[in-house]
Amino acid sequence: MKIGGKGRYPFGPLRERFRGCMLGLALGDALGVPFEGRREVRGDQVWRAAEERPLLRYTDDTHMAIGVAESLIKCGRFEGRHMAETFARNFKEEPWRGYGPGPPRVFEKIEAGVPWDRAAETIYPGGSFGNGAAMRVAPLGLYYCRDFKLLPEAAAQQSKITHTHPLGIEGAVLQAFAVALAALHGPIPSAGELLARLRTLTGEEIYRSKLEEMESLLGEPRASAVALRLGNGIEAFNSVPAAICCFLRHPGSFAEAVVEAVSLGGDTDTIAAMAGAIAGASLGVEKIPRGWLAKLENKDYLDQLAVRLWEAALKGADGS
Ligand code: R7I
Ligand code: MG
Ligand code: MG
Repeated sequence: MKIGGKGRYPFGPLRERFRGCMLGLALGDALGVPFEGRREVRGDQVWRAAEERPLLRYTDDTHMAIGVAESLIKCGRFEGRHMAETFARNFKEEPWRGYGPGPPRVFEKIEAGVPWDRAAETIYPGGSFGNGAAMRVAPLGLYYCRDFKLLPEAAAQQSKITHTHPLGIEGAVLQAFAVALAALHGPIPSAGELLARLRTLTGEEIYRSKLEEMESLLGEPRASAVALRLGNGIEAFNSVPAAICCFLRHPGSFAEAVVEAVSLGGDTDTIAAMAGAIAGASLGVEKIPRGWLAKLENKDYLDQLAVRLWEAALKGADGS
């Protein structure tokens, strides 16, 4: 099947891929967070930490993705006001999840009655280009995985709740599409085809050039070259390409993709959360190491959310 082409809705495996995506995102986040800010991390350190830690606790990346999923399930489509209020309410309940500096200030404004599509405009001059809109967008990529017309607009709109800079928005659109294509097609037929499809979505030069650069990194033995050439920072344009690249370098292994994402250093929880979401969407929950899953905080709720999101997406697909 051609990437991005219309195929039959693969009902059975798709459910497992929705589950793989939500759980994969949370696991990447949880596995990455102890190494946040490091310059570089050895793969064996990541494997050992995953084995030794008794509980794999997630951060804001997953907490906000939960908000995206909850809102889509409740509304049956993207509703900006509802999603913004869901974010604000969830933040109030668990403000200690390690949020970036911008979003809590946006939530305050939303609670004070500022419209959801205006609240983020003044937080940073020109809007935030942090990776906060991309890190949480995976459930929306799943929900709209059959609708490539609605998907970019919905991904951009959900970004605008907190991130209005074009680079923050485009990062979220690319991550949403990578998840959607992975969920729709399962194991990817070819990295080049997926990259070509993503390139058609780019308007910003920095993303276009990094997607081009990525092709030459697929056969590169040193993971450190990925961080060096694509970046590993908190900015969307320095972490979304890195996450996509880790998945493409290990398209058949959830664990390898996520461990490599953490090993890049920098914004490890977020790069691994995004790589984990794409890898989980492509490979399905059965390819996620069971020992890791068993220790994931709030696993049952995340799993239920994924199944409910899948049910809601099917309802939408039936037109009911
Ligand atoms: O993007 P955001 O939600 O943060 C997400 C990150 C992830 O790594 C999470 O795991 C968590 O740790 O936080 O939060 P923002 O405050 O919107 O942006 C994050 C950072 O991006 C800011 O602190 C700035 O360093 C940078 N940044 C900008 N810097 C200068 N000018 C974002 N926008 C700008 C800008 O316009
Ligand atoms: Mg985080
Ligand atoms: Mg982070």
